[in-house]
Amino acid sequence: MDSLTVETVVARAVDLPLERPVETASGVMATTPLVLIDVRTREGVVGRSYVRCYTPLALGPLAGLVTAVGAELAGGTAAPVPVHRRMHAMFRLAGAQGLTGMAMAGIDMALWDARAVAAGLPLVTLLGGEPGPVDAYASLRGMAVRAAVAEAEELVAAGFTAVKVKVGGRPLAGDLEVIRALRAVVGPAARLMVDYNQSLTVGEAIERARALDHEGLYWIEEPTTAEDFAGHARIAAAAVTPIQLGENWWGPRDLAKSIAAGASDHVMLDVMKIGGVTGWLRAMALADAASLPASSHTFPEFSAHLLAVTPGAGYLEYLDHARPVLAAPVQVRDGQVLVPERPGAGIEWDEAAIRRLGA
Ligand code: SMN
Ligand code: MG
Repeated sequence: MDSLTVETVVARAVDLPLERPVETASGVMATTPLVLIDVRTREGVVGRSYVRCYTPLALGPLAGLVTAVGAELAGGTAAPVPVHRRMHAMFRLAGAQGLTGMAMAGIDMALWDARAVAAGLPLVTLLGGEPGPVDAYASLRGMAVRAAVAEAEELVAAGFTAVKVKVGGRPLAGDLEVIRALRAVVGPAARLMVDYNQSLTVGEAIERARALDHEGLYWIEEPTTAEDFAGHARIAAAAVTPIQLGENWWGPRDLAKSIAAGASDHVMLDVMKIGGVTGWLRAMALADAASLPASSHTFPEFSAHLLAVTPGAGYLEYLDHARPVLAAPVQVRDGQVLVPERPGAGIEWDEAAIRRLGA
């Protein structure tokens, strides 16, 4: 494969309306603010990715940052590893968390996509694996009993045998009610997970985890503040149910700190916050060495390729927020997500839909 040279990086900001708002104990997301990235190379290959900034307030600044970093990279190599090094040098003093981390990860993902497209290979194949199905769980958007049950019924009918619901923000009885209602829908053999989205104190989390230990949950996610590794370690030691953590780690070093603290029993990698494809590849080796099953957080398109080469892979989170702007969204069959066989990561824009959104 010939080497590629970056020509332009184009960033488009879109704020996608959600059919169903995503509710969490730490706030409701009514829209999905995304920056869509196209890296065009001199050789004519285009690499694509998107990043999410959670709040529309950050959309303009994130798109501006991606464009500015892209302008710095223009004329240079499109190989992800040297670009990763260059980008981190650009932000050494500013720091690699937050918007800078998001911008770098988005460009990294687009460069890996371009490389796979140029090689004529699906990303998974370029990484040493092969296309096929990966285990997925359905991530519910609603927290109220009736809404969660209705969603779960649809997803179980579509073949999912693992379901996650957001809990917290109310007394324990409310959590137990939704958990038991969902267990009745998914059946005794299905895996049921809960996500507190960092909403409890360590003391509250220990109390709640002990109460939930009788519910047969597969994991309890982010019971307390994400960066409180020692606190999570105390919760993990007190609970029988495995603790899941990771969607808010910035890069493999945060994972290393979490492992050192014994903060969780599972890890979930967010391909953006963990540092793009390059960051994921480094993080997955750490998780494997610590014997922690690695699942994914949102970004189902890239995560499918990555989980297919991740040792001890757990579950892909099926929550396809970018669907409205994708010409070929991820496909689900029998509760598994199919890693597409076309070259690259499989991101193709629905340009008409993007125009309708005003970008
Ligand atoms: C989540 C948080 C933010 C956006 C989407 C989803 C949630 C999850 O914590 O794990 O699904
Ligand atoms: Mg979560």
